[in-house]
Amino acid sequence: MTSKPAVYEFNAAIVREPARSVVNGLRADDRGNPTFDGVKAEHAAYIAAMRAAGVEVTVLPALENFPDSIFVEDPALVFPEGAILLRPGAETRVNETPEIAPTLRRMFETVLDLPSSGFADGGDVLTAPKSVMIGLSARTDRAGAEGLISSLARLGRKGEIVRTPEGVLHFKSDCSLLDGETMLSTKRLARSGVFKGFREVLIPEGEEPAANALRVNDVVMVGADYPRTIEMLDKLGYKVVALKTTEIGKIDAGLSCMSLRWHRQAD
Ligand code: CIR
Repeated sequence: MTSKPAVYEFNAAIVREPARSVVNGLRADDRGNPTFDGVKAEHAAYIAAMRAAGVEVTVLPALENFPDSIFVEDPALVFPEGAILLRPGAETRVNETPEIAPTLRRMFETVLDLPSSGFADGGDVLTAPKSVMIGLSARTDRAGAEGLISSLARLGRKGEIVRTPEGVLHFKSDCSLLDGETMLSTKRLARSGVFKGFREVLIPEGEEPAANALRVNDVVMVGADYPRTIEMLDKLGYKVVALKTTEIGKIDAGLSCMSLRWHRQAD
């Protein structure tokens, strides 16, 4: 019998090439458009890092009509047991779901829909060892979160509703799992007490976007613009892979957003 993979063990991922329209991606504050070439380079380095970490990456073609469609994490959730199609909370992103659905139906035996009329973005969903945490935010409402809990139950997973700090795009904009027991979090999120039961590693003041790191197998991918976070994780013994996120950061994205990741079971 094989043991259950840890929540950060992945051997398969889906990504989508950036469209030229990515320069018009959604953002809360305008700090200038990202450049297409810059986004493309950051995306290419991300794919290379995933492959180097032992993940088989499926690359989907760009969708010009959907500027934010490079962020495949938001319209769906994937688990070894199956996939769930979500309903993104931003109007311009709702129809990313039917775009990714055929790929998921090809790759997963079980593909569930969000049953309720509400909204839920994958960026608000953190798969922890004991539960799947769903952060209420401007993109994920209570109806969406409750619908998601019933879909998760059908996959044998327990969902738990939590809160995203005010003004933060997604729950996972402010946190990520470093291993089965340890959460990397901003102070503003940890303050809510949501991570009781985890060992907390807090992001140095001023480097908040670094909280969207990504543990993949043996490595932790971290934004290269955040040297104090990198040094802290390095000292704690994590194997850090620094990746540039300067351009995608201009449209409020980080490292988890650019892939759907799971552990594919052998047939
Ligand atoms: C958006 O506002 O939807 C995109 N510009 C950024 C999405 C980032 N996705 C994520 O954190 N999962």
